[in-house]
Amino acid sequence: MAQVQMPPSRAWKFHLDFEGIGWLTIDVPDAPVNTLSRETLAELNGIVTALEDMQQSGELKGVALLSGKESGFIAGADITEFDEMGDPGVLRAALDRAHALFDRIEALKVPVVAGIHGFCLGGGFELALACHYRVAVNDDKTRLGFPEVNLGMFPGFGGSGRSIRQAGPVDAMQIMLTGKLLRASQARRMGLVDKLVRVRDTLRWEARKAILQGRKSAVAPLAKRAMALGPLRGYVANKMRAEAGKKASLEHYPAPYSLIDLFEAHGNDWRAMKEGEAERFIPLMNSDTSKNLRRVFFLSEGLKKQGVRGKDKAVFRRVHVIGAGVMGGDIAAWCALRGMGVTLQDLDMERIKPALDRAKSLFKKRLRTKTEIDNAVARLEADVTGKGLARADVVIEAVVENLEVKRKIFADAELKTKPGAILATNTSSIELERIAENLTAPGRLIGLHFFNPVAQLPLVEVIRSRFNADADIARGASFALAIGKSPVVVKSAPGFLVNRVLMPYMLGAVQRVEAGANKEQIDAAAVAFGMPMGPIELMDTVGLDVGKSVAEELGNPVPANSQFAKLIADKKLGRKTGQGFYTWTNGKAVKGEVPPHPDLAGLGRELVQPLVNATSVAVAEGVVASDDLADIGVIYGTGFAPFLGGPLQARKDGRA
Ligand code: 3H9
Repeated sequence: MAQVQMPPSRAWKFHLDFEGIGWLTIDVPDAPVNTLSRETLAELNGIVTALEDMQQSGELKGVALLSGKESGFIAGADITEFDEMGDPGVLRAALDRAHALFDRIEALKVPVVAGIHGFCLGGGFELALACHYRVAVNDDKTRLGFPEVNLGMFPGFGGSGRSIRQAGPVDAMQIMLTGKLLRASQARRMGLVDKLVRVRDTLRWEARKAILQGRKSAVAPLAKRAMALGPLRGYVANKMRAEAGKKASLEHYPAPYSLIDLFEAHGNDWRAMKEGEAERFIPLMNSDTSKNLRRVFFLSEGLKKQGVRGKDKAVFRRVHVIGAGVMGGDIAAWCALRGMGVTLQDLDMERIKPALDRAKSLFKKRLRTKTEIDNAVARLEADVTGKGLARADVVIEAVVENLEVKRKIFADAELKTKPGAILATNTSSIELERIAENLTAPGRLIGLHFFNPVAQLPLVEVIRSRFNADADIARGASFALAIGKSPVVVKSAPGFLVNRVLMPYMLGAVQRVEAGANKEQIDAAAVAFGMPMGPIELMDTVGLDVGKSVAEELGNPVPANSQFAKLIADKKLGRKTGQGFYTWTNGKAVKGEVPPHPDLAGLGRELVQPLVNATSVAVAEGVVASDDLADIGVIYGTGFAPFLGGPLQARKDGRA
């Protein structure tokens, strides 16, 4: 066998076996996940040249492309390099190089098979799509997709055209427009993956078989491609625009609209789609929206570093929740959904039953098989006597906001729980120090402040009292991460971070309405600025009674003669009673026409000023440690316009 001459490489390893199969493995050094950096792509370029030579000489029968990392295949292009590619000429050259490289891989005459496990995302998926055949492990960890849209862009390495070629326009556009990640079986059904294997160990075997049999992925059948043909394409594009419009505006999030324009121009011809990509991709990647969304990505990555790392990493198996009301019950259900054994305690079964019923609905919604649902149901146990306390790794109290009741609960929990167990309260209004002060070890008590609805809101404020050590807080953050939530560490102070910044914004809007402003216009203005929901609708959603008590706690009592106070007195508490500032029907606010306004977004910007000011003060007072943490906390806790990068970033950029 001739000597294989491969150029030196840090990220790629190559081995030609006795059957002529070239095993190409990516394992980027010193990185938890593989990404396609400029260096990694340049190395691949050299390797592909060598492969072309080997194919010429006849010694190469095929190539299997695999990952050497446990975490998965490739998580996309290296996002850390994007800021350096601000110059459109530099970016264009980088895109052209990547396109040419992927085209050369596709043009190899020997079969090239991608063996996929774990994450196969963005540019990594695009590389897999340039291979002739894709085998994927059909397990719980494998995920394929294009998350680019969450970064304010769309696939830039030819994935727009190649995904349409394989899956047809409807499925391909859907995954690119939503960023939704697919399981291997879903990708197989769409035609994006050709063969499934059950475990990673058989990936090499199946790749070998595919090479020796010269298998080649089939393109989408005509029936699937038909939606992109003739005048139908314009119709489909308009439907897509209407769908996109329900989620995000063109002005704030241009990427989906730009992708739809590209589809409308070239969706019938995958090569033209691929060729047209760069021209539209470049302005997107250089847009403020993309820069800010990338910032949000890295801030959110930063949250993972707040937990305990390394050898002291805590393992949480059992959670005991005290209080089966809406918050307690939903926290318990969420923990069980995420795989923990949970005991849910309340005074009697009657109080616990509704929480178990709600939990079951959640499991049915989020889990796929009956076995998974049954297992989750079995993990959540009603516990009237509190026997779960002794075994719990984490105890979360979510009972009524009454200091004495909470003190009693933790005095008891301190005695019954095992030494390292976390004791946590979900209080939103009682000072943590006051609950902790009578404990033998007050540093054991932390706050874990969840948001309602627990299953939908990602943020957990990890509340630190003056008694806590760094290790107590890091363990609390680790627990939040272990249940898939995003922790933000906040000092024990009235309203913590989220309520503290939301309340002045909501009350400011309520005051405007009381002074005669049109509520529909106020809400529309906030949405035009970039908030997910207007402040009046939000107050109705939170509940006027809840809003009032938080306002009081923050030293802003609701004036007795106000419309707000009157609505509360009349039990018009918002969405939950069917009437608040709005009338609510089927869970939706009934809204009148929005009166015209010359600058709706400008009005929205005025409305959010109190929120931005309060965020700034929260950092100045040390409630959160940095502008970055405040920004990501407020984005996750209030939905504040992610495309602006958070309230403080928006202010720095002169946009809020
Ligand atoms: C793209 O591909 C565009 C192309 O079409 C065209 C381009 C021109 N880049 O999250 P983790 C880091 S756009 C750089 O803790 P997990 C991450 O920051 C890209 N770094 O692991 C962290 O670093 P550190 C499309 C990345 O298991 C470390 O890896 N792809 C990238 O919880 C571990 O990550 C995406 O948007 C990256 N692409 O989650 C996927 N990916 O240790 C973005 C990860 O220093 N990535 N890192 O903090 C993710 O969503 C998650 O990281 C993933 C793993 C789900 C993969």
